[in-house]
Amino acid sequence: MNTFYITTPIYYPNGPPHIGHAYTTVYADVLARFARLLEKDVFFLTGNDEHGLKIQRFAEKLGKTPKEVVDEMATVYRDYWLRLNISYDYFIRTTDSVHEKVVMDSFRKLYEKGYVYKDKYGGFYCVECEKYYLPGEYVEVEGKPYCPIHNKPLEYLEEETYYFKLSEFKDFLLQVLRNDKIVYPEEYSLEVTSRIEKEGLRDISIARPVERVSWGVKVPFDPSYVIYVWFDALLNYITGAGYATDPSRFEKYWVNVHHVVGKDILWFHTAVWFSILKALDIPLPKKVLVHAFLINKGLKIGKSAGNVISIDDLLSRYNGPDGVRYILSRVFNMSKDSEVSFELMDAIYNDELADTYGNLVRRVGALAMKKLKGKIYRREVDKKLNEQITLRLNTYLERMGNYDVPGAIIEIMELLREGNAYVNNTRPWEKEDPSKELYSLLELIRVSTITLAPVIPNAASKVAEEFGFRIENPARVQLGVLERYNIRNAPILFKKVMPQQST
Ligand code: ME8
Repeated sequence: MNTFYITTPIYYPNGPPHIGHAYTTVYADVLARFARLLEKDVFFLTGNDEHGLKIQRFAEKLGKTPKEVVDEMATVYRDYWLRLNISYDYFIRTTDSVHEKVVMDSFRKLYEKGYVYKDKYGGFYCVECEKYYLPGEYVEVEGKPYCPIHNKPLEYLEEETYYFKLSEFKDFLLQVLRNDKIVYPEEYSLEVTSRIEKEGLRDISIARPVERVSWGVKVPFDPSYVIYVWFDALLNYITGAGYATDPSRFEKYWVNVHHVVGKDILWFHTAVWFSILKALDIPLPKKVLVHAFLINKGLKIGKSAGNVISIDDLLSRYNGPDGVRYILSRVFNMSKDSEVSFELMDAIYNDELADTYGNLVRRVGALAMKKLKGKIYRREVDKKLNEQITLRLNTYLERMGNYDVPGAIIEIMELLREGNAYVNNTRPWEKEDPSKELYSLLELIRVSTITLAPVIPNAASKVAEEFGFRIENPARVQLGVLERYNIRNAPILFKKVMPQQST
């Protein structure tokens, strides 16, 4: 299986992306770039979730049509992803006509197969979440039902609607969630399983009367209804890979699809999505990779809490995409929420990128130029260093293979610290011919640069170019075979930032 298909959630474009969206997208990008380094055939999908009440109301507030707004925002999102060096292959928009057709055809198919039926519905609805909350799911504030995520009052809605027979998939879901190890880390699988066991599964409404929500895909055989935005949105993962336009391409990538999602949308990406796929006779995803939240002073970072950190501020403070990508990857955590502040981000950037990686590259590069005119010929790699490089590289490969990006990075930082210690201990500046020490150190820098390339692609390319080596498949790297390094420059990769007090 040499394909690798990876997706991000498609984001609601009712504002520009912020640090939380960047967190997910950078993580997916690092996995995509790593898979490409391993010579896999990668397809990386991201995009925007453009229909629904949230967008409709956002457009009304701006005095624009929803279409105008989503067109503008698609450019805004693409531009941020470009500036963060996100190497997506396709940017899907749910207003793409091909996608809309997949949504209508799928809805019709499920109706014809008896999985969709019409009935009455009443319940409390959160516009921000675009979902109904059942008793027990919402919180009560002064006796009124509130959204537990947005902390805003829920609206009571009653309407005739189309239902999807989610309840029919209970046994299927429990069996899959218990046995198939699709959801990673496993604790999230348990969370969904115990929710199903405790609450059972009710059928879900998958359409809205057009007079309530006009902005969306119409039910093909009943245009007085618009298809529920989550049903519409989830299908992006199949449209984006060519489900309707190129079935062989779709099959090729679908067998190895990885969805990266935040834990807020776990339920939709397991219970709901797995059931829709099963009903459509499409195999379940290979993995759903779930991560926890970025928080600030204990609160989830987001538009609702009003505590967003902008991508613009991050890019300017950390000197472009590499710094931001590194910090986000380093604090990435699947199980636990990660507290971020500029204080913490400054410390990571300064200590690890500037003082550890940047410093070693600069020191070794400068020594090589000064002592040996930049030409360092092959020598036997210092035995101890050789062992350390090999061990750390293997651990890195294992961790990346387990989607543990921060764990893999930490391993390489340790290696770089060992490199700095080796310089201090062997004092190559005092030697007449420090070829052995410098060659050994350059091998360490080469391995570190190759392995960090998915996280800091610009800096990695620069070091490879200035030092004269190739960014290659880290699983094939061999030590002590490169004939010669040719160092043309000892770049300062990461200018330090002046530490700032916590925000
Ligand atoms: O939910 N910490 O879109 P959305 C970590 N359109 N991740 C965060 C975050 C934070 N503080 N804030 C946002 C939607 N995210 C739907 C998805 S997919 C078929 C439809 C990330 O714009 C995280 O990945 O609200 C979360 O799941 C996603 O943004 C929600 O983005």
